[in-house]
Amino acid sequence: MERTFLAVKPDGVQRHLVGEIIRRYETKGFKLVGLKMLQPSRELAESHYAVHRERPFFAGLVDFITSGPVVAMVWEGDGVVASARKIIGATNPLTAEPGTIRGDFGVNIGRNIIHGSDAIETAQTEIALWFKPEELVEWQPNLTAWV
Ligand code: 3AN
Repeated sequence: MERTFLAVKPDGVQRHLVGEIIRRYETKGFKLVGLKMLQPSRELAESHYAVHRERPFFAGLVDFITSGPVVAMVWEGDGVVASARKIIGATNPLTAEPGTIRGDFGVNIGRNIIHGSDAIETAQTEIALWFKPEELVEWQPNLTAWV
């Protein structure tokens, strides 16, 4: 089953958007299989954004993502990598469509609330970087047992 890595960035946590963001993926129908809050180390942040190492915004990006707590998540479902990116919207909140997370809540490209893996292979790398295998939970939906 396909999995993706999503992280509510420090601005999303400070703006109390954690619940709103989780709600969007839950109601879409995806399954949450990993969830934790942490303040990333510089080492973790630099590994996570290694592809951007040469970009002018790299240092600022690492400063920002390490500046406060982040909510790291792993979500599972058919096509979840691409679908999660659609729900997030374009990188620049100015061009992100209304109805997307960045279109609805983002203002600044450097403060764009949420990260989502951009491809299946990237998702596998990012999940392994942020989560230990035992932090991911295998569970089967069984609504009839509870309601
Ligand atoms: P996305 O998060 O949509 O996959 P990427 O991978 O191109 O976007 O960029 C990673 C992160 O780098 C973005 N989420 C954003 O926080 C930051 N970033 C990208 N472009 C810029 C920019 N021109 N100025 C400042 N920060 C940027």
